[in-house]
This record gives sequence, structure tokens and C-alpha cells, in this order.
Amino acid sequence: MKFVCMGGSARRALTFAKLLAREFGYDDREVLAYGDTERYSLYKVGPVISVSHGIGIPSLSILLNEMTKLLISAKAQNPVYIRMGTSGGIGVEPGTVVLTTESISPKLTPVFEQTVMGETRYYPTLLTQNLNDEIYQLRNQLPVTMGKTFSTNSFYEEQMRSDGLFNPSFSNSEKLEFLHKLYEMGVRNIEMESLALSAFCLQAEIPVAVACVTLLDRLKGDQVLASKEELLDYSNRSHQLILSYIKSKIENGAM
Ligand code: R2B
Ligand code: URA
Repeated sequence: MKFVCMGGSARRALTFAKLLAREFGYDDREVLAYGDTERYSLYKVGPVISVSHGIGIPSLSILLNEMTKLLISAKAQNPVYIRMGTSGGIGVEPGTVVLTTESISPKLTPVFEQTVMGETRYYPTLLTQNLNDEIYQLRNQLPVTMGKTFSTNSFYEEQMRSDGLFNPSFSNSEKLEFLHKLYEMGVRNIEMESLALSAFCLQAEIPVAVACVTLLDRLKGDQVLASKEELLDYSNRSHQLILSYIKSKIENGAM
């Protein structure tokens, strides 16, 4: 088994690779990126690939195609994909790790739409429930919850932020009403990649989980107000959770 662990930022890909190296007893100063880092940063530590995917679905989908072709050429058996990212929470404490059960589109459907040659195709966006269950069991003291994830194509407009450049096209009460509607639908966080990731992995028959930590509660505001130290602590939480999962699989002989 190979674990492909991904997140938006190149720095976080390196941080996770170094964490793995220390855990596996290697010198973390020897963790170096493979190839060019202009677009993505990729590290391999034992059976784990730690790679950045950039922001949003277009960037992620290039990585998914190329990474998966690479793994097939390398004859990697039964890979598992895990995204460890950041997100805005809905009705959960900042710092909570949300394991996505299903990704919800900007149109409020559990569907990823892709338009090819002028025709739109539709793909389901379920995550792998037994993988979520396995990860959830390893949460220990970490604040972890399962829920749906609202997955958007922009950080400002589609995430109903009032602090972008343009005046919002909605009132504050309309925004709150919509956020409450999402909460009632079972949505617990908002990010920008799980819609395409889940659809891709379902098509490719690859088990997949998304474990995103929430940086703020959108029911309380739009701006991330956590300090640098808090943000570091939050992002370490998804790393710790996924590290526990990888260790448990390795200890049980799954490689
Ligand atoms: C979460 O954070 C990024 C936007 O700031 C985006 O990649 C995401 O899904
Ligand atoms: N990432 C997002 O996409 N939204 C947030 O609110 C925070 C991180």
C-alpha cells in the first residue's frame, strides 16, 4: 500500500514529510523534494508520498492525473489518497478536524460537474466511509468530527465572504441564513478541492479521505483571526491524525 498525502501548500508538504521522517527514524535534514518545485512539491518517505496540490480544483486535477499515472507505472498496490488541508468551519470550534463524508457543490448537490466539448458530465462525490471510520477511531484527544464539506471555486464570492474587493451581493442576514442552511444539511466545513478529489477517486477506485482542520467558525465571522501559533497548532492536528492512521496501518502489516 502507498499513502498519498496531499495539501494545498508546499510548506505543509515538507512539514509532513519531515514529521514522517522523524517518525520512521530518518534524519529529517535529508528530506528533499523530487524534481522541480515550481508547481508542486513532492516528497517520498518510506511508503508515503507527501505532495502539495496548490489551491483549487484546476491545480489539484493536474496533480491527480499525473500522480495516479505515475503510481500505476510504478506498480504501486492499493494506494490510498488523503487530503489534509485547511477550511472554514460551520458551527464547530476553530481547530476541529472535519473528516468529509460527502462533498457538496456550489449548487448544493453532491455532484462534481465537468464540461467536455460543451457537454456537462456529472460525477458523485462520496468519500470512503470505512476509511473515515478507521481514521476517526484514532483521534485520541484531538477534536475530530465527521460531516459534509461545501466545496467551492472561490474563497471570497462562493464562500459568501463580505471582506473581498467587491461589495457582497447579499446581506449579512442572507449569508447567515445560507450558512445555517448548510449546517442543517450536515455541512461542517468549506474548502476548495474535495469535490473533484472525491469524484476522481471514485472513478479511479482509490479509497480517499479528506481531513481538513477549521481555521474559524463562519457563523461568527469571515476573517481568520487565530494567531500564527494557533494556526500552526491547528494544521499539526490533521498531520497528527493522519500520522496515527499511517502508523496503525504499517503496524498491522499493510504496506
Ligand atoms: C483551503 O484553503 C485554501 C484557500 O485558502 C484552499 O486550497 C482550501 O481548500
Ligand atoms: N480555506 C477555505 O477555503 N476557506 C476558509 O474559510 C479557510 C480555509
